[in-house]
Formats: sequence, structure tokens, C-alpha cells
Amino acid sequence: MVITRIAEGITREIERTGDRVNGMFEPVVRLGVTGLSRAGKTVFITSLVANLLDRGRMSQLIGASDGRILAAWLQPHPDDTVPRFDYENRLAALTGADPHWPEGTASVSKLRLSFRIQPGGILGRMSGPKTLHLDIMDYPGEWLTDLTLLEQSYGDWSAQTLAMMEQRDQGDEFLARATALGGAEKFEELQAKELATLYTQHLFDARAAGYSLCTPGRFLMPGDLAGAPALSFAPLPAVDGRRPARKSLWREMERRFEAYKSQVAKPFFQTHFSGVDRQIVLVDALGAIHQGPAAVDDMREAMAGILKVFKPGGNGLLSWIWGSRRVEKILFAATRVDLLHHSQHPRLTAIMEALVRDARDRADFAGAQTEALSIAALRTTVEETHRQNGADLDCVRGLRAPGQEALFYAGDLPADPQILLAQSRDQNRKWLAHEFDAMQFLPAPDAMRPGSGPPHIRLDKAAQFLLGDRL
Ligand SMILES: Nc1nc2c(ncn2[C@@H]2O[C@H](COP(=O)(O)OP(=O)(O)O)[C@@H](O)[C@H]2O)c(=O)[nH]1
Ligand SMILES: [Mg+2]
Repeated sequence: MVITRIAEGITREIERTGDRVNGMFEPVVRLGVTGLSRAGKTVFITSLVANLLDRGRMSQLIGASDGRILAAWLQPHPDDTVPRFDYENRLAALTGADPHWPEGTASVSKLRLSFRIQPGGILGRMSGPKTLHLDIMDYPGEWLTDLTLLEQSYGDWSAQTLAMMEQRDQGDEFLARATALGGAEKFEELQAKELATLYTQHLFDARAAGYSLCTPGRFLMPGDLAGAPALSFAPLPAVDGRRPARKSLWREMERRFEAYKSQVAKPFFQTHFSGVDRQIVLVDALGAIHQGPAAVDDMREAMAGILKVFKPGGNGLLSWIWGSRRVEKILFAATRVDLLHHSQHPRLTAIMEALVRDARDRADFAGAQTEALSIAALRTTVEETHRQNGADLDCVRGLRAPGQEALFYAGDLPADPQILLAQSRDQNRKWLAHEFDAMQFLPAPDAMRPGSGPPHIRLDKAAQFLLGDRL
């Protein structure tokens, strides 16, 4: 713990020095963009940056609508050891003549956006324009769930993970093998490898079935650690309530688990998460709602876990991530709302609000300002009301494949979010149309207009909540 604090102190000092060299005490807002994999982080960052550079579609962002932002431009991130977020190519891919979605993110990258701002008020006008930097980081969302594992011992993690696997349809093969082996016998590399491979396969299957809690995150997205020993372990059942002997399979798995925590997971959060002062947590709530109650439950669990970590000033085990700094604002945003007609948007927002309230209560959380929104970072649809069997259906229209348009009706979300969140749910209830699974549109071709970023839904409201007070 002491070593951790010293290392943290050094990092902070370097950060501060960096800010000073770059400009005399120019303020920096560090925006954390958080979310499980495929939640929409990469698309969000790309569209947010484009819409902050060209603010024609940002009327709800007050600094933009009242002209206080005089200029905005991109800079390399001051952290020389991290690749730059490939903004230009990502934007071109999303908005060109043959648009497509980005690949999954495999590693960390960062970007700095700088603003020239005319402060308001008499004093502000006298002091002249100021510079504000916005630092943004992109990273694989799979790694986020490792926050839950950092506080656990190998025994705890194993017990929890195995219990969770019993509840899920995936992973029977792994469970059978792990139970047959036990863990007390002598460690053999081949067995460890086999278990790790089966366990990794289970994680991929569970994620495909819509589950959010899939640890360790690097098993799904290893980055530059593919094949490293720290990535070849798996949960094992407890051995008769005793601690197994040295050189046993269980003890070697425990050793690797601890190595993973201290050498892989912890340094990631420490270097990249400390110092974040605004957070957006992107949630594919529509996807989870469609997958059914088990996936919604799992998502609530994951959200409460995330909120626990942002608990300010607490003396929780994870307080080393934030040090003395605190996260001031956290926005929970349901993504991909462009798949719904606007008549359904308030319902999705209400569900998000209920989820946030629930997560706040369960995380015993107070401090940062939180809000819930439903957004689309990149709007892919137009709305259309379709008459069918004498009734009006509120639909959206978009591109299924190049040149191939389709009309889509998602179904009705429940008007009362409690219906969806109540414990006594019908486990087989599906809220959205069956085709929703396959439903995704391509971004519209040539979506850019001079002076504006890509089309979106409520990205300006999200920006106002996250940055408005600093512009
Ligand atoms: N319709 C729609 N789909 C989106 C939007 N943002 C993300 N997506 C979908 O979600 C997928 C994952 O997005 P991405 O940004 O790569 O997620 P990440 O893994 O969190 O970085 C994309 O490939 C799109 O299919 C959006 O605003 N609208
Ligand atoms: Mg990504």
C-alpha cells in the first residue's frame, strides 16, 4: 500500500509538471469514457470530438450556443507513452461515402481537445479569453469489469464466479472439468492451460449471451498480453475448506490470479483512471432489455459495482485509484436510442433513471452529481409512421446494407420502469421485438455538413452536463 501511494504521488507530480510546461496553469478537464465492450465508447468519442470542433448541432451546449467557445482544436495528448486516439480515420470511416462501424478497441489511446473560451461576466470579459483542455481516453471496455476483481482473493473470486456460472447456460464443459480436477493435485502446466482455455471460451459465450460481468477482462481482450502466464488461470472450487498444499494446481492458479491483479489490472486503473474528474458511463440498455431479465439484472449488478468505485472520499480498498481527487459528475447514458422512435425515448430514459437510482442506493453512494440520459452518438435513422392493420406504428428507417433500406419497429418499452426491474419478473418475458437482436443500421453515407459534426441524439445535452460548467 505504501509503495502504491508513492508511485501514485510520482505519477501525479509528473502530470502536474506536464500541465505547467504546456501552458501556465491552463485548466484541464479529464473526461473518463467508461462502458463495457460494445457499449459505444469509440463511436461516442469520435462523434463528441467532431461535434465539439464543429458545433452546428450542439444547441443544448450553452458555451456553443452563446458563442463563448471562440475556437476548438486538437492536440497530441501530453502523455508521450500512450498512442493518440485515431480520430481522423475513425471519423472518416463513420461518415464517408461507404460508412462502417469501428473494430473493437484493443488498447488504450488518448486525445486532447483544446478550447479558447471567452469567460462570461464583467470580470471575465476584462480578463480576456482563456484556454481549457479536455483530455479523453479510449480503452477496451472488457478491462473495466476487472475493478470488481481487484478487491477479491482468489478463493472469493473463484466461489463467486463458479456460482455465477451455475446460473448461466454457458460454461457446463468448464464446470465439469474443474469439478473433476478439484485443485489439490500437483500443478501441471497442461491442465492449467486446458482449464484457462475452457474458461476463456465460457467468457466469450457468456458475453455473446448478453452478460456484463465477465472477468478477467483481459481474457476477452488481451491487448499485448496474449499468451502471457498471468493470463492462464481459471476459477477452481475450494478444497475441503483447507488451504491446498504448495505446488498444487489451486495454489499456482492463486499465484497467477494475484499476479494478474497486481501486474496487469491494478497498473491499468492506476495510470489511466486516477485524475479523471468527469465520467460518462455508456450502457447498452436496449441490448440488455432485449436479452431479457437475467441480462438486465447482470447490468444492474455491473452498474452498482462501477458506482462503488467512484464513491468519493471513501476509504474503500479502491480509493487508491482516485487519491485525493474526486469525480465531480457521472452521467449514465443509454446508447443507440436512434433505434427507437422518439415516442419511446422517455421510457428508455426513465428505465435508465431507475437503474441509476438503484445503483446509487446499492453502492451506498453519495457525492458526485449523477444524471441519466438516452443518447445516440451517431444517429443512423429517420423516423416514419407506418400504417398497418388500421393502426399507426412509430418506426425508424435506416440502411441495413449499402443501398438497402429497412423499416424497423422495436416494440414497446414498459411505461413503468419498475415493471422491468421488479424482482418477481417473468424470466421469459421479452420486451423488444425479436428481430431486435439482428437489428443494427449502418451509419448514413456522407452525413457531414459544413460547420457541423455527425448527426446525433442528445449528445449536446450529454456534453452540457459533463462540461457545460467549465466552458
Ligand atoms: N445505431 C447506433 N449504433 C451505435 C451507436 N454507437 C455505437 N453503436 C453500435 O455499437 C457498436 C459498438 O460501438 P463501439 O464504439 O465500437 O463500442 P466500444 O466497444 O464501447 O468502443 C458499433 O459497432 C455500433 O454497431 C449509435 O449511436 N447508434
Ligand atoms: Mg471501442
